[in-house]
Amino acid sequence: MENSQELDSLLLKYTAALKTLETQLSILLQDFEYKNNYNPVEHIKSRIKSYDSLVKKLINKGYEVTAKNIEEQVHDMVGIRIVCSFLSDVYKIVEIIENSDQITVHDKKDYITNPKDTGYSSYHLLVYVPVYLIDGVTLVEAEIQIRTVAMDFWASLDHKITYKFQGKIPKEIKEDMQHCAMDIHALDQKMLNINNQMQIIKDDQEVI
Ligand code: 0O2
Repeated sequence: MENSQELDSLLLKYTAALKTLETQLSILLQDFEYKNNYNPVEHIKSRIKSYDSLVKKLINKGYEVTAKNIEEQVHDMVGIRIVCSFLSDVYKIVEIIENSDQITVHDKKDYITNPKDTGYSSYHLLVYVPVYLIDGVTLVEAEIQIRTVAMDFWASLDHKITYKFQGKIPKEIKEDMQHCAMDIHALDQKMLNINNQMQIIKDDQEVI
């Protein structure tokens, strides 16, 4: 990095964007829970991408580590992961965020309908968050990953495997992970069906 002051200023902006996004999401989700008497979220994790990870990403993409390249090429410097119980919750949360006036969605990647070749499954939203600094307002990009607990379990093991084998994953492990991803998708569907059935029975009982 050519100038550490530039990096500090970027970090300040990203930290402010993360705080703003966390606050806005928390308000939206609390409001949803209040109005629907239902909380679709299991847990939320957030982070600013580490320096090592951002350097790796830029180098892999063939870019030098400069402030301009970080801003233009790394879309997940600010990252939030929302983990929910059911598939339907994922889409509910996407809808809540899309309807928000403060968060602007500028790209969506539905890796649930179209999983990656690895088996990776999740819904990604690339958003802009307004950050109010002394000089005025600036829009900062952030990535929101939304997935079920089962998808999160898969992604966490996959992350460990990728780290362990430094990207050179043995074929049998790759195939096992692809099969696990399919099992997880089927499990998510079954759990959703059971939850829907339970809801119908509960609603019928309330009518009687
Ligand atoms: P980390 O450590 O989570 O930060 P882009 O990020 O947009 O430049 P790309 O590849 O188009 O590049 O973005 P994509 O695939 O939509 O999202 C990238 C992020 O999704 C990754 O960030 C991971 O968090 C997650 N991800 C994507 N594919 C996989 C996968 O096969 N396995 C796992 N476990 N996670 C995945 P980073 O920066 O790669 O990693």
